[in-house]
Amino acid sequence: MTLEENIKSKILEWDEEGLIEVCKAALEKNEANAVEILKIIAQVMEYCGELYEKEEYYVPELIVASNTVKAAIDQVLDPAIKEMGVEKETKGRVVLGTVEGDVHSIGKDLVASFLFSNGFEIYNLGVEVPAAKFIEKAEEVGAKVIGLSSLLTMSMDFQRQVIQELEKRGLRDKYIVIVGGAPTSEDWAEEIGANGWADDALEAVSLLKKLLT
Ligand code: B1M
Repeated sequence: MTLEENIKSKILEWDEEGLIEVCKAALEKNEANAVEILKIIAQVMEYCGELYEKEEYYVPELIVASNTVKAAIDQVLDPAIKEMGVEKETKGRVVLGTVEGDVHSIGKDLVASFLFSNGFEIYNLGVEVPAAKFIEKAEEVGAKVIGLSSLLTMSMDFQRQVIQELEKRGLRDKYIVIVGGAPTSEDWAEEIGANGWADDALEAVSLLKKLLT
């Protein structure tokens, strides 16, 4: 069985311990690094989404699959990514969260880990974060960047609301606002007046490095 097949079967069997073991073994044997394993996991989550669309999976199945993945990320992959980080100097404070009305956390947490391992200081506010909370936290910690994740077409507009709220408070120019998440795009970022958009966690790192120079 290839590593891809092995990871896929553990996620689809909701075998938390099994997935943790497969990830640990792959890292130990240098079969793949944490970033490569996360890419495989993201593909399997895509596949879970397809099963959901075909009504072969329902929300409870998605939740158990997500929890299986979350355990492996928290216990094995996140620490490995953090260890890979070579840059110790703080590049800037980033307040990050999933916008109001949206509970999807896996992608946002990956963005948090990748930014952390690349020298950013992360304030991860979690999910269903209202506009005011992003802004208040950013003001409190002296962040340079606000990062907004949205996985639902229905929650995307809350990204715009954060930007509008910044404008209302006269704070828009103080922050770099980046957005991401499957239904968003470069055009969307431009439409709502964000400073940038990233397709995935690695792009989020290069985007911020570019925006902050
Ligand atoms: Co939901 N869900 N879900 N779900 N879910 C999607 C997103 C969906 C596409 C599934 C589908 O229909 N095919 C669909 C959204 C359709 C749409 O609106 N366009 C959907 C739906 C409809 C729903 C519910 C409404 C279902 C229901 O209740 N009827 C409901 C919404 C609840 C709510 O939020 N209020 C719901 C619930 C859930 C679960 C709770 C069961 C679970 C989430 C658990 C959790 O996160 N803790 C879940 C899951 C797991 C998914 C899928 C299957 C997988 C998401 C995921 O983790 N992907 C997803 C289908 C899919 O994605 N194909 C789906 C892996 C992750 C690594 O990728 O999150 O895309 P992703 O993050 C990437 C990039 O997007 C980017 O980088 C990340 C890493 O590379 N990125 C950023 C993300 N944020 C970024 C921020 C940045 C930059 C880049 O800068 C700030």
